[in-house]
Amino acid sequence: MAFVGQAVKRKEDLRFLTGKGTYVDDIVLPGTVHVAFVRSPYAHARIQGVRVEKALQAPGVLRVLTGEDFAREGVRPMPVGWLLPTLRIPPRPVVAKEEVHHVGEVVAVVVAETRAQAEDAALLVEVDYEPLPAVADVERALAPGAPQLHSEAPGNVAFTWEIGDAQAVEEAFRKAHKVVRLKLRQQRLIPNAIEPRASLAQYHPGTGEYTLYTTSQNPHVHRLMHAAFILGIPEHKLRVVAPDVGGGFGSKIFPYPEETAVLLAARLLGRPVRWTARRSESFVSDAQGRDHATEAEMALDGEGRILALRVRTLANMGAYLSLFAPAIPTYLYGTLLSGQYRIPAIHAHVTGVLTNTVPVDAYRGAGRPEACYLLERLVDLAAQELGLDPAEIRRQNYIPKDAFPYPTPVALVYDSGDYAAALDKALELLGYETWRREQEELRKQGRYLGIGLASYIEACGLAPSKVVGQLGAQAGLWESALIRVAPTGKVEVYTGSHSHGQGHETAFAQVVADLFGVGLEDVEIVHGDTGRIPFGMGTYGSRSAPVGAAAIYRAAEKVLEKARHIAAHLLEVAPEDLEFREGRFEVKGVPGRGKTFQEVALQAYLAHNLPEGMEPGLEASAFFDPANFVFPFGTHAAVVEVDPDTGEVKLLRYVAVDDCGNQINPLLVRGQVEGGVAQGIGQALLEEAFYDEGGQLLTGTYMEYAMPRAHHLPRVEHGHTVTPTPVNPLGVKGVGEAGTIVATAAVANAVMDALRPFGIRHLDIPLTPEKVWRAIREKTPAA
Ligand code: MCN
Repeated sequence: MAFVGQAVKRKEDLRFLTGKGTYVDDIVLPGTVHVAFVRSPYAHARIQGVRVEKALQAPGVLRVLTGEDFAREGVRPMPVGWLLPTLRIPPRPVVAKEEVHHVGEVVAVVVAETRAQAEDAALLVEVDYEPLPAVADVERALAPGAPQLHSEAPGNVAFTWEIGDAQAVEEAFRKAHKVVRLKLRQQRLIPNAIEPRASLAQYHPGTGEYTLYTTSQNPHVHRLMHAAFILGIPEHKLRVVAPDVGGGFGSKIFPYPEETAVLLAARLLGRPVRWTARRSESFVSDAQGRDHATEAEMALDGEGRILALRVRTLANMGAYLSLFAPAIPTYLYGTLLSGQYRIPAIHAHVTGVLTNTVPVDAYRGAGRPEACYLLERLVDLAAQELGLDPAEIRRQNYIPKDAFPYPTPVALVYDSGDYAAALDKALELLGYETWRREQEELRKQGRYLGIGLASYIEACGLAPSKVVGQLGAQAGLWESALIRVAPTGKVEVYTGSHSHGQGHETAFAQVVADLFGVGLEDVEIVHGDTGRIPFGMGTYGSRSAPVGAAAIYRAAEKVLEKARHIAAHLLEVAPEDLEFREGRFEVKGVPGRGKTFQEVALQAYLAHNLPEGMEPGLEASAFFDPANFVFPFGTHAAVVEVDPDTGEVKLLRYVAVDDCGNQINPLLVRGQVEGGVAQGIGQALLEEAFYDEGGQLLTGTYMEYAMPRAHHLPRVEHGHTVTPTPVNPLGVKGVGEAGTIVATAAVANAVMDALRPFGIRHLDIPLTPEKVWRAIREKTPAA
């Protein structure tokens, strides 16, 4: 193979780096008008009235729509796409009519000629609120007498869910030599794509068709949700286009109320309607991530072998259930609690709790970072309490490489892995022993170095439709591809995956160019438009390489098969007498006798000399529905120094050893890991969405919400191992979330290792200078 496996530079970067990308906000439609949203300043309040008269008289204002208007137009609540048996779904209106349940919820939509006019007029909409008691914290939300959000979900419980064998766990704990306990919080995060969400809707009155240009990671799912579930229009009357999208990290998977609002406004006004989020709006309207309060216990024998794990998690779902939200703290968290370890018994219980905060859903890693962090903190504490080395306790508990396929006690069957090899590589790259010695030396001088390890497993390549269907998904998670070869042999690939930074235009072209023996420039990847792509399930859960590229591979195989028959006919030999090499069908054993791929493509369209009964043209489509998830893995290692006088954490080294099976493009893999690590470090050290008790977001701008900046980030030193998966024809596993899943745990473990001499056992992330400094002061009051 010429391209697959090569660190080919991204084709799309020329466009992006020279400012020639086309984002939603770049699309200009004549006559466009603008929307501003009136958002609730209250976390919980009854709406007694919305007075729009003053706003309507403001310059340029064309219309003000309230919850009443949306109800009158028959707009339905936002859908939930993953059903659990115990799920209670409080309806989430596009525009609130009776009550608001979080700060930022939309209560009115102002449409005006310009954005400034719409925003000015939004200030004139008078909403009479009767403030109600609010609750932002999961434990308080479950306490007796807590403010109640929705009558549909008594006690603020959206669902309870459990997995594993509680009795087996109980028995294992009875026999345990050591039980390690940990109560922790995983803070809420706010996704921060460079491009904020934006939507532009157009209605074509002649045909009754809508076009929605929007920042979506999966335009077909957006179309299905908006057409069939929210607006109640035929799906074929809505075209959704997601052009260049500047990052999503999960937050652009879901349909949002703002999109429905511009669609409806476009129809009512008969003009294109645009909205582009202000960053402050993103903070209170993009689905947020994580937010767990967990109590966990790990049982071990005298040698440090893990016997059992028991987990109880309260997952903050926010004010409503977002599209995939129920799946995140359950099937993407509870099922990952075995990590890389052979744990005979596991039991996890999760309660999904509704609070007066912005709804939570998938954020890069979605459930899996939470599982990894919990497990890796426990393993480190177990090592500490048993006097074992953190590397050794991991090694002795790993699932051995000859145990695959490996069924865990929490429902998954791991495909392939060699966990010790990745650990060894990480230790070697880091110089683990040397750093341990250095740590000891420096401690004598009052310097506090910490070394942290974290081993992760990820379930990605979402997902086998049969499995997710049984678990409550309301759609199959296959992917589609259509490959169309033009008469000149140029290739168009229509994929249901969507690239919003991952580099699919390059990686997918590498796969196809190799198979057809053509150049990378001969292959065009088309994505992000329901009007051009037959169907697709989009990009999330690191599925585009293992599922999207696999569908492309399958479609390419079909094209090649037809091409082989045409070539055989032209060369007057049997198809099996041909071999295809470097873009040519050659008659075996007769060098020089053959037809190029381009010659065959032309013949397919000229059509005057095709095999009997064959239709003209050269194209094929395929749907790939994986038989299993894929399970990438790896070990990351961090070295930090903590300044005891300021509490500041400095990252000195960061080693990432990842195994995502065969790599299509090692450059993309590196980029994905590094971006992920940056986000993981953000969670470990800086980021936290903080709500006060009344549900006000106190970190609503970048002044308070600390994103990692360049100086916070170390150079990531990469290593990799390659354990191909048998689940797809390319042997690839996903890598888009790997760094985020593991980096938080590696860095947190390093900081806690540094703080050991102070007798500090655990601190919750983010490990900000203030938190670390206070903890040190508490333990050393005289200092
Ligand atoms: N790849 C590869 N070899 C492999 C695996 C992947 O060369 N064995 C390449 C793929 O071809 C693709 C990239 O790596 O170009 C990521 O592939 P994959 O792991 O399949 O992930 P997806 O493309 O499905 O992307 C989704 C994933 C997720 S879930 C989030 S969240 C995320 C992420 O990717 N959001 C991102 N990476 C992001 N990167 C950017 N720049 N922006 C985001 O919003």
